[in-house]
Amino acid sequence: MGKNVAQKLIDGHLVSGEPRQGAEVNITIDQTITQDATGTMAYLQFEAMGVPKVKTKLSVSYVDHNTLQYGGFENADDHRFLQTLASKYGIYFSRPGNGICHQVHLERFGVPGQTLLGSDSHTPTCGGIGMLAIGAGGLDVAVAMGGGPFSLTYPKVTLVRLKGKLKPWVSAKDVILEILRKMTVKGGVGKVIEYGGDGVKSLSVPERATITNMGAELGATTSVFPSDGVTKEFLKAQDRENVWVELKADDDAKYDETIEIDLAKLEPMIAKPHMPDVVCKVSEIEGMKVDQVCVGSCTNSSFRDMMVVSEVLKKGGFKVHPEVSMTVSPGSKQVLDMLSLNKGLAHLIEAGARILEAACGPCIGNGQSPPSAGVSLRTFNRNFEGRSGTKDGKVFLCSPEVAVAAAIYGVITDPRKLGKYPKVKMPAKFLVDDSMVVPPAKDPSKVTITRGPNIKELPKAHALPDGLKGKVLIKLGDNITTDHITPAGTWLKYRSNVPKYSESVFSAIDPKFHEKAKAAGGGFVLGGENYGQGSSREHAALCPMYLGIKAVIAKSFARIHKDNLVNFGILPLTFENSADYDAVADGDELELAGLKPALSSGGPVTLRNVTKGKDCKVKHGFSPRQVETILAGGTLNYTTMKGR
Ligand code: MIC
Ligand code: SF4
Repeated sequence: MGKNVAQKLIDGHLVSGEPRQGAEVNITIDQTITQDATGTMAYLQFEAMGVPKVKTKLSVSYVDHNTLQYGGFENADDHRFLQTLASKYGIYFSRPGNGICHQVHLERFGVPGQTLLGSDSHTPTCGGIGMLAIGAGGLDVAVAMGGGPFSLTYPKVTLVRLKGKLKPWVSAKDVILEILRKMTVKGGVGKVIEYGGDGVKSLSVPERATITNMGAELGATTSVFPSDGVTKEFLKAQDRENVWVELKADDDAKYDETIEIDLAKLEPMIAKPHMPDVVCKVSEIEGMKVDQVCVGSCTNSSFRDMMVVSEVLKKGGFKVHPEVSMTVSPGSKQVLDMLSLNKGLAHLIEAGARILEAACGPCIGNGQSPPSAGVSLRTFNRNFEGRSGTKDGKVFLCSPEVAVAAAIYGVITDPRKLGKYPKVKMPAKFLVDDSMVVPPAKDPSKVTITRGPNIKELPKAHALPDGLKGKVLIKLGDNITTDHITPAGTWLKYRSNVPKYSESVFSAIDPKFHEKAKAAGGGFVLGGENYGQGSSREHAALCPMYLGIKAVIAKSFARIHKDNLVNFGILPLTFENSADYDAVADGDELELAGLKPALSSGGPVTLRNVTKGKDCKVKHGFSPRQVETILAGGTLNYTTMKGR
């Protein structure tokens, strides 16, 4: 039987397990990426494994999230730790200023047909060139760097069949926003989203990457495009034609579901606060006053995206509206360099755009927090409440075309009103200069890893006891994000300091949560649907573990977060009957007994509500490996036990 692209990639990297949908399989990882905010922890864990050198084909450590190095030594110390560690262990180091990991990796390192594991949820960006690119927790990436396989549930494969061509002023972001509207933020869980159809060839690699990038917001395992002539052209323009291989679905390939999108029928779209799937047509909310416009992030920071904005401003002789603060963050040094050489940058500056460095910046709450109740239009991928740094800020997600129209008029505007569309052609040659990527040391024995005082020891997890007892410390609703659990922004600098970062847990919902949890000696968290969506930050499991959280009981979980909870020995359990969620209140005393036999047999566990005197059933759905991991108290204990 024929295979689709996703199946070819997974099956071609299979180490063990049966390639059958729903079964756990292990695959080899060719490349890994980390970024500074998740990297420190990933490397501390890698070090703890005692492997002298990474065993992957390529591992790159990027610094792109917390590049500002403000308010003290912490960030700069972390960066120095990352650089020295990379040098010692055979890892390439992309210096702050070189760009956002996903954009740079797509440009300079991604290889069609290979697997990529990244400690960042937007790693699927490289699916735009036909990689199997998956986001995971830092610990999973550490294991992969040590040569271990990555475990995943063999996914369903959804075909998004693209037809035709996009109309002027409609771009790749509108495609993924439309898919989000259709599928919602949990519609992709357990699936790989594969793109096909005659519309694929009309999309350039950066456009494809915008689409695969934001597949993360669907909760999908990853998203992937075939590797075709367009991919080859892109790699050639990056001086990397030699890594190109063709990758396409067999003619008789099967899919679990198919979604058709007629590109020519799409209109400019926008996601409203506070979820990426609250999508409508721009024309439906035209006229709303806008306070801020931010162009950039790993979703929309390519040369094409920047040039569209620059050209619109230049051609119309426009200035940024006096009541709008507009920022532009190019995705990489390559993009910034090319913009400066072709005057694209000058036109942005002339129009009044504020130029930020090639980094995540406002996307991770590093600057540009909107004013009180302010409206911010961003070309980013996440608009979760509070992520911008302003609790009542209203963040909308849109294309560069929609962003620039709002920057000009000061209100949400359908960009089709702007007249002739400045179609940007892909350059035949990109400017290639990898001087900001530091190769690993030739003689690692000469490298000393430098650790500042902000780098604290990894907290230890304990083996799971047979029974757990404690209070519900917090009861939450649906779609709780990892930004709710462990916020970024000003807390980012404590990513390598778990005791301090733990003070941030649920702080936007209950500022006293950490004190409460510690005083109670830990307890339970109760969640709704899709608990832990969003960022891959394993701190959202590590910090609750530090505070003594024993189990999270929810209606359903997001993939990466569920894996992270298992990695750190916290039990993720789901209600057998979702209605039982209603019967449990904040503060109720809960008890789980007979855990070991229940986990090993795969059967349900009885959850006793001691306060209400009622029982209900909860389940886990763990693979045998996950059962062993959780019983051992997490992956580090498990791998040490297994001697890997
Ligand atoms: C994000 O977009 O939320 C981040 C910051 O890139 C995260 C990683 C992190 O929290 O460090 C992600 O998407 O995984
Ligand atoms: Fe950086 Fe934002 Fe992309 Fe996360 S989503 S990697 S913070 S640009």
